[in-house]
Amino acid sequence: MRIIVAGGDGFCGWPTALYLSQRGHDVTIIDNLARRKWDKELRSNSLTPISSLEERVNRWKELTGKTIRTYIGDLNHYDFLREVMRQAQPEAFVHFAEQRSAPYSMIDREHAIFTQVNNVVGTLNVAYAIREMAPDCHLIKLGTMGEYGQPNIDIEEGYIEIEHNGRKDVLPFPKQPGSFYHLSKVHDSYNLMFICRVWGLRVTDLNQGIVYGLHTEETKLDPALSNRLDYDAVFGTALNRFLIQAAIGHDLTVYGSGGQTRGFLNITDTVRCIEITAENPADQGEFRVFNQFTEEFSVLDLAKMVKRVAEQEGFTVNITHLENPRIEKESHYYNAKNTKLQDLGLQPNLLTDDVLSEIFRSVVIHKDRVISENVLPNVNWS
Ligand code: NAD
Ligand code: USQ
Repeated sequence: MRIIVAGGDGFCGWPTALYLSQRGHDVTIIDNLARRKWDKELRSNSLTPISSLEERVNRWKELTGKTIRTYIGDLNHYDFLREVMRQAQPEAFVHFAEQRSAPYSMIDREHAIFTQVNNVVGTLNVAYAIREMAPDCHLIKLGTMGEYGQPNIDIEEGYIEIEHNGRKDVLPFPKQPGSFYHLSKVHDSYNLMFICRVWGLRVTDLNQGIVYGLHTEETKLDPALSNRLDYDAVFGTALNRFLIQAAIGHDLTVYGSGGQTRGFLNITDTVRCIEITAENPADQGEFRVFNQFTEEFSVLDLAKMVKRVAEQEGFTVNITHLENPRIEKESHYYNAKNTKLQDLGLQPNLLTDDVLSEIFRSVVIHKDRVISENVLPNVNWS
């Protein structure tokens, strides 16, 4: 298939582009390299050294003979996007290209507005460009499990049947997101649902959980193909942060009691989920929702797992409970459905001690690159 991967220079997008290319798909990356600029703004870095996008795709071509085309530009520049669509004529458009950090979106007014404009307007542009240039193209949009929040009922995959005053309907599952970033995803979902209904486009919204890990089979092939790995308090995510904290001898930073429970998946499953979704497209006019995670953990359980595995590797690890910088439930019911991708063939790579220690060992190699001032949280929701 001809597939565009927007956000193909990022943590999920780069390994996805490689995986799809390796499997014989014709891959085009769009990215404005904004993520690299946010590192500069925050005086932070990826734990792993990463090559430029140009070096990455050149090395991929040398190693495999496969070409990944790249377009450096912004989804918010419609003329640029339209021209890429005209040239690439995609059958699938995988959309990772958003500002994806909840703390970044909560820094101040400017960052909140930037996040929502970047994400919501970018996604609207993608929808218009598909409609104008490739109306059969299947849009595979990265949403997030955090759109649902932590309701006191089971979380369904996108829709819920409700009986009210004696009448029944199947309606979008209620959304209670926890940051301006998560809210941007909710706004995207409603825009796309509407667009499917009125224009007949085909969209799959992948409500992805928190992704952990670093390597896939393809990124391991050469240091120039290495994936980025975020550990700072703004872009680093729970499990990856704990692994890196353990590697540098920092206390594991559990926010509050640590009872916050979320869906998680390995980066190796992210790339497979995208392939499965591309190969099983939504119908024309369908707004389809998959919950893309494989297991649920509380933050404290993850910290305990990391402590156990790092201690087996000879490290000394302490867990600390910081005052929670976020406003969120710390003790709550959580039971989310995730059967649709598995019904289509996903075989989850679960989080065993062996998996965790392999990631830990890859992290330890680069521990001297950590800028320790960036580890503690400094963005407060209140
Ligand atoms: P990332 O920041 O590493 O990658 C996003 C990429 O998109 C970056 O390379 C950035 O430069 C690019 N980008 C951002 N805005 C753009 C724009 N307007 N035009 C062009 N390019 C733009 O993020 P990630 O961790 O790879 O996440 C990818 C997607 O998956 C995001 O939409 C995120 O919300 C979603 N997601 C991520 C996780 C996770 O744990 N990482 C979990 C659930 C959902
Ligand atoms: N947390 C800690 N300690 C830390 C970091 C986080 O206890 O050092 C807690 C947070 O308070 C929160 C939970 O861990 O309760 C998850 O936080 P996170 O930073 O790992 O994840 P989140 O902010 O939800 O965002 C990440 C990605 C985002 C994606 C989302 C998936 O950055 O792009 O959408 O995970 S989900 O959480 O399912 O919405």
